[in-house]
Amino acid sequence: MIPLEANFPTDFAARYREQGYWRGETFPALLRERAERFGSRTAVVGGDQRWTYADLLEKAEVAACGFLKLGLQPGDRVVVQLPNIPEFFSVVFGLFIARLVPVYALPAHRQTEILHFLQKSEAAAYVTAASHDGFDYRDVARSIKLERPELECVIIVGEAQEFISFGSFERDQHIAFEPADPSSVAFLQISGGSTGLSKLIPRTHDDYIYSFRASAEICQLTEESVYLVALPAAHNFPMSSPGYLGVFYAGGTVVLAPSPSPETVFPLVEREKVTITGLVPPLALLWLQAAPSSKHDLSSLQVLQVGGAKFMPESAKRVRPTLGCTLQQVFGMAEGLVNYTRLDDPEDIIVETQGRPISPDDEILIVDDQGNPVAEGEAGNLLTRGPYTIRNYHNDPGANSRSFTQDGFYKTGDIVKRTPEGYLVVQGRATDHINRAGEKISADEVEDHLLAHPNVFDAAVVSIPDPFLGERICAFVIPQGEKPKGPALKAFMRSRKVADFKVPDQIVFVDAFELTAVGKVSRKELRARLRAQFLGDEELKA
Ligand code: OOB
Repeated sequence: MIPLEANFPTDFAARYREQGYWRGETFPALLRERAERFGSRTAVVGGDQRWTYADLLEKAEVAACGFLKLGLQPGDRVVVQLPNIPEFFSVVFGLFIARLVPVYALPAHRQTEILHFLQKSEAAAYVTAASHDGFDYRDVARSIKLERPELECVIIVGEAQEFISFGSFERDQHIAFEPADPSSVAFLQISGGSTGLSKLIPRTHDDYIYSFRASAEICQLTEESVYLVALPAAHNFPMSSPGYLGVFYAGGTVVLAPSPSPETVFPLVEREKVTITGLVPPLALLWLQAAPSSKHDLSSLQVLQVGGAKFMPESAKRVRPTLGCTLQQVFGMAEGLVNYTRLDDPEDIIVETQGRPISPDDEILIVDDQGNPVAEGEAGNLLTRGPYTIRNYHNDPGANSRSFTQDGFYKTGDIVKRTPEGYLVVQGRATDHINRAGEKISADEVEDHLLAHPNVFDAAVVSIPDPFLGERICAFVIPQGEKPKGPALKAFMRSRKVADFKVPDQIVFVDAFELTAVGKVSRKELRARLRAQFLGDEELKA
């Protein structure tokens, strides 16, 4: 099994410890400490369940016993695909206590992505829910078992049928839990993926706990904070910016929303007196639209965080007058760096910028395409290095050489400029992914699926500006043989069992792609040309 490595150079690691960023805390120790301190306070509300901090620890320990009794060994990777239900927490904290390593998949992922995560991480187990939102995840589990019969441990939260039932796990007094190493990799997060399939992001206890401890402070979380998880719990934003982990750190309450729509969420905000939540821009727009006519009392809300994609200033301006709370822009990435506008910043900074970094030791470089620093205030490529930004992807030498500089800076792929006050303003990005409502989709990956169709000669996938989604996916397709219909191509992509958010919103058939004199063109150049050529078209504006 390929070892999990974080690769922080020893001099940097020493400095991050000296500065007090890395304090040797671990997830299991943190949960125990919180359970002692806040035992009877409510930690989690979801569906008809309410768990105290003591309940959460108890359930996580039972889960840890169950995982270990299945024969899983410390260091084994476990792909976790769960919706926003309380068991999300007992599963992942159970894994941490057992020193197993969660690999976070999103509920929208399908067999193709799950198989990729299982393979890439060499996982020994897969944990999912019986069903959610009308989708039966046991069907995913079944087709995975056909492809990987050696995967013995498939654990289901809910009615397990032929699989292992999470509900059957029991405490075992004979199992002793060994302490985790704070510098070890605690879990693998998945990247949005600018090229091809998602990469795996190794995060350590030390670095990740620092990121949400500092975030909790920036967001002024206390025991009284009530955080609503509206986005999928497996995503880095609701997880740690400051997310539910920041709230657990502070002793507050986490409320899980089964869906982020105003109809579902507004009653929850009122009932649980939610004080803070994090949304992607399209959801924030929906909330802004629905709030004025809502009969629900949203006055408990103090902070609305928006991030994952650019929140335009015209929309940002409307948050305070419409919802009566402070907007906080969050510009972060699963690879590390997170920027926040501060709660007491002047309104123009909150509206116009995407914030400044968490840490005084977050190094920010803004460079031109040759790697030279741009003049202050000019736009350029954002590179970053710091106490919670990864130095490598797991098991991916190609991506590592593309995505990191020699001296360990992560190339974010974002184009930003910096204000004199040190705030970043996101201008766009250099890489070819599509940011569809905060979901990052690799153009390569979608093209590859389309090319598998017998009547597709070639395909180029680009992002098209969209007033609601921010960007939508447009595929230019050169047909061969019998020209396929757009809906049939979309259905074909779905039949390849990929997440629905990757299916193109729009398909435009073209006769040929224009080539250069030598007949060669990079895909990046081709996509740029297609966008430029067709962007004026009425058809694409629709
Ligand atoms: C968050 O994480 P990821 O890994 O899904 O995506 C990271 C990318 C960034 O590189 C940037 O391209 C884009 O998403 N992004 C934004 C943004 N926040 C993220 N672009 C413009 N404005 C923003 N506010 O999306 C994520 C992770 C932690 C906290 C918040 C978001």
